[in-house]
Amino acid sequence: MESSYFNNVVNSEYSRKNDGRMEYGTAGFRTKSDILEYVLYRMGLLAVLRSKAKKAAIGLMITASHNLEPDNGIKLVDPAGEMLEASWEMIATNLANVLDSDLTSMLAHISTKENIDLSVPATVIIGRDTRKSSPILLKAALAGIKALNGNVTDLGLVTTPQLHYVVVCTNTDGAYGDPTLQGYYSKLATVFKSIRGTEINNGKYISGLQLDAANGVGAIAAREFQRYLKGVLDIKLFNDGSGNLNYMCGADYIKVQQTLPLNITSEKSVRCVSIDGDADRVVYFYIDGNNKFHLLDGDRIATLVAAYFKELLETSGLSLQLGLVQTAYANGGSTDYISNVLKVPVACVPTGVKHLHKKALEFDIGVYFEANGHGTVIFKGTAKEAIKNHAKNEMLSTIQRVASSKLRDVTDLINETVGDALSDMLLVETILHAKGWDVIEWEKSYNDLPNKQLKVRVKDRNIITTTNAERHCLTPVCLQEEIDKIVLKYSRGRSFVRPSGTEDIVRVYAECESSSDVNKLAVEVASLVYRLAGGVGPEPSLS
Ligand code: G16
Repeated sequence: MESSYFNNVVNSEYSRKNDGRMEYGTAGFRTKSDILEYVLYRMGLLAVLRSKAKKAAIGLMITASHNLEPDNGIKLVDPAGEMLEASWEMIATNLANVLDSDLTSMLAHISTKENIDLSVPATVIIGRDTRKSSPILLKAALAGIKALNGNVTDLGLVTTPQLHYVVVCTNTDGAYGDPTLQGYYSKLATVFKSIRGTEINNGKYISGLQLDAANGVGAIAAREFQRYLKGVLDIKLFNDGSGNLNYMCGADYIKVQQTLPLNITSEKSVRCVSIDGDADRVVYFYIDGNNKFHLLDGDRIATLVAAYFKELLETSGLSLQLGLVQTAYANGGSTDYISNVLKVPVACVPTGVKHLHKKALEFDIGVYFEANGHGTVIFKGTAKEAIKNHAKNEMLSTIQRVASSKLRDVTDLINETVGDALSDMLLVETILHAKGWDVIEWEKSYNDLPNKQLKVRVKDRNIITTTNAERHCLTPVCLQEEIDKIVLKYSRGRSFVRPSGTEDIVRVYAECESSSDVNKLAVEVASLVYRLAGGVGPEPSLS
């Protein structure tokens, strides 16, 4: 069957039009949208094979998330709602790069090697963000799926986490929730309102916030939440799709530039939230009485959430292992706080939620967040059962029962499949409400070290290789040694460099004790990268 099965896959409309190599990077393929059609077509083909291999529905999301409008991309979602398995990332890369003349034989090879039963039906659940290039890329992906007779569920415009949610609901026959967008909104909104209904709040919490939706697909979801949560959470929407996607707005811009997005009014001490172009990242921020910008990033959210879970576990008397996963970008101030104050085990892994997710699975309750606001909480099946059973235990004291029910309900508020900006936002709002905190109280838990991120353009970013969760640079030789010498000059200094997996640049991260020195440290390291790794364009400088 195999060779004939793939007979009709070569389609001249989607022939390979690019000589450059494509890589399944940090979060799928991502590059300029006008060279992506053949890649989408091929990923449509691959999604069908993956679905057959797993005998389950597979997700395909068309988005370039935080990147600007000219880019686009694609990520595949595995049956349990997690990112595509690492070994298939390699298969995807090979398939994207094969010559048209070898496409048929490569598909046959994949199906033999992976022992795929081609008679099994395939289902691909597909979604896209609001980029102008998304419909044409959707057409290419659909052509690939149809070429191998796969079934399609087209969700239309959705956030990345909504697609992950529908995939897991579909594959669990609704046990995780109703596999529709309405099911998604209703599940999260119902539990949010129900938790809130159990609390009389006397603290500083005010139920109004300003949301910067990056002019992306998250604005659509945010509007739905405005409707579902009317009278409970007052969401004022900015950058709602009428402006340029991710341009001077959105979670990535706020995190890297540490400044207000376009259009948001800077009302003093008002809680502001920013999500990215496909709504899988979230950060908080506010302006103080002296007009100073304050960022509460993924590290802050992780520590808030971990501290809350720790408190609920202790109060309810339930013994489960809680752990937190970060990347090298985590601020040193947060890591100290987690280890020394919260006393929660903390692990560091390479960038990419796929790495954090995998590590977090080692804990009963794993909280994982990248500093850029991408993260969630995941529970082992046994931990979920224990939480449910504990809440039913009639021997508990009133205080234990309240904490135990809250623990059970909060788990339902979380989109465990992947970082979900809006579900994370509802979780943060729930915790702040429970504590009676405003954003200033929240920020008091610990102090961030001043930090700075820069981008350096080089001829080939892949000449930079790293180890030790990207904290140590292996090549070009001498680069790490030189970074170490620079860092030594700064009190509590730390810096690392790594090639981005989503943009054609090298990222430089720097932190140190003094806010007046941190720019200097970042620029010194950036210019080292420029000189030792083949920089192009102007050399980074302090001006
Ligand atoms: C993606 C990944 C994140 C990662 C970010 C930046 O986010 O999902 O895990 O932190 O890219 O990656 P890099 O530094 O390799 O460019 P998003 O929101 O763009 O999908």
